[in-house]
Formats: sequence, C-alpha cells, structure tokens
Amino acid sequence: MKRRLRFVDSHTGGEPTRVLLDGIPRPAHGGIGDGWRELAAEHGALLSATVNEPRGSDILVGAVYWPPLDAGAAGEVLFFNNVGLLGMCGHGTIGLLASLAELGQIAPGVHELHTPVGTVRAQLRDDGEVVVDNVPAYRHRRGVAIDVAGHGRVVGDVAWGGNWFFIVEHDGDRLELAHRERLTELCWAIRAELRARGISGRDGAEIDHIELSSARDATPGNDSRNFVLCPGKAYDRSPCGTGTSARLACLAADGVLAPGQVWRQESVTGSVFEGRFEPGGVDAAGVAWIRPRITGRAQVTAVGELYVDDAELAAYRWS
Ligand code: PYC
Repeated sequence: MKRRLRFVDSHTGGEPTRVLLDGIPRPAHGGIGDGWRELAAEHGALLSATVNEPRGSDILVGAVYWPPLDAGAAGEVLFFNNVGLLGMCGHGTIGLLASLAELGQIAPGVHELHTPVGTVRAQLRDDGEVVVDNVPAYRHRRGVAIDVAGHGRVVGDVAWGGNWFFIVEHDGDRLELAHRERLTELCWAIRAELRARGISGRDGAEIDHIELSSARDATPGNDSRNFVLCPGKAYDRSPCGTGTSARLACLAADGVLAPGQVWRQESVTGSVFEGRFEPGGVDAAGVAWIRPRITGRAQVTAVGELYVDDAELAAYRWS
C-alpha cells in the first residue's frame, strides 16, 4: 500500500520541523497523554520514514498534528525525531503554529495543545511571532560531577523542560559551528557517562539531551549561547525551547533570574529565543517548579505530500 501524507516544513532559528497533517490515526481513549506509546509502537516506522533519509535527515523534527475536535478545545501534537519520540518540543511548537497559520488553519490568538508530557498554550501574534507557555520545568539535581574519559571532570545540573537535560556551564572550546564536531563528541561522551553511572531524570528517565551553556560565547546583548545535542546525535540549530525552559528552571532555582525578567538565549548558530518564567509552585515530591515562556518565530519552507510505501517500513523500525 502506498500512503500519502500531507506535510508542511518550516525552520525555527535554523532548526527544521515537518508537520504531518494526516495519515496517522488520532490517539484513542485519553488522547495523546495516554496514547503516545501505543501510537509510537504501532506507527513508529512510518513516523521514522517521514523524517529520516531519503525524505528527511538526522536534524529534522517531526510533529503529528490533530486539530481540536470542537471549537475551543485543544489540538494534539506528537513530536519525534530521527531516533524516537520527544516529550515536548519548543522550536517545533513555534514551527507548528507558523505552519498552521500559513495554511489558514489558525488565526492569531492563543491555541492550546496537548502533548504527551502536558498541555502547552501557544500564542500566535499578528506579526507571526509565537509565544509558548511550556509545561512546568524544574531542576532535579544540582552540580552533578562526573569524570568523562578524554575530557576530564564535567559538572552539570539535571533539569526537566519537557525533555530531560544535563546542563553544563561550559568553558572549553568556544560554542561555535567551527567546533561542532568536537562539541558533539564531548556531549556524546557526557551522555554515555551519565548512562554508565545510572544518573537519570526523575523515575529513572534517561537524560537524552546534553546542553553546553556559555555566557562567554554569547553575542553582546544576549545572556548566553548554547550547544544542545539531541537524542539522535544531531545538534539543535535553534536555542532549543525545552532546553531553554530547563535552563530557566536552574536560573530560577539559583535565584539569578527574577520572574518576568527576559533571558535572551542564543544558539550555536546565532539564532535567539527570548525566555522568561512565572513562578509555579512546589510539587508532591517537594520540588519547586516554574512555568517557562519561550518566544520565537519560524519560516515556512515547503508544503507538499510525502509518499511512503508499506514495503519500505521494515527499514525504519525504531530500536
Ligand atoms: O526546541 O525543544 C526544542 C527542541 C527539542 C529538540 C530539538 N528542539
């Protein structure tokens, strides 16, 4: 059987998103919050085929979108990349709203979206800018020190911003594209060391995003520059919405950023998200959380239809 899937491509600060508008059945029961694992198990190979080569590449993030069933209800979205599912995706949410606006499916205003890890509210402004009120973010562990073979001692915070991050205040190679291979190697080694030592997020969740952060390397006017390595070994060309959210949680926990204060987060490519937070509360485990807000804009780059033959799918199974 040959499947046809309508898509919209965009990039947000250089990081691409491919929104799939049909071809994947809507999750049953409680929606994407309960249905994402089942959906991934059943349709993972098809999702993988839409973002991996030859239709895409390692850096492409996919987003399956199901519109609200009733006026005023929330839409649903499932983000994924070259190796599997993402909990949330900040640049992808900005890309999704820009894509739906391009198709005339949404107007400026606030749009609610259910994701596997919670509900986000995203505002499309008249000028195309998108403001994402992300899921609650928090720091899980502070100042975790590990010895990374070939790189020495690395200290970082474990934090949640919709995905799990290990955030390192970096003072090695400058966070510039010229060093992307060495930075990738460092992040990959950190991730392996975290796994080997059983250092995880809450409930044993794998820390699959590594974020190097440096105020030294930021362009004047920005607060920090980052290099974020994603689970499939591609680095984020944008400042990473969930990574910026996790960073805001750490800054809030350290008391160095006040509620509402703007944090200009620059990516390794030089693109910028504005971050700020509202105070949250304290959860059942006694951990203080914040409500992060990320602002950015996306460009639509293509609208089209993908063809995928079922006979190809065996080559795309997620491990
Ligand atoms: O913007 O949250 C983000 C993101 C996650 C992975 C790639 N981008």
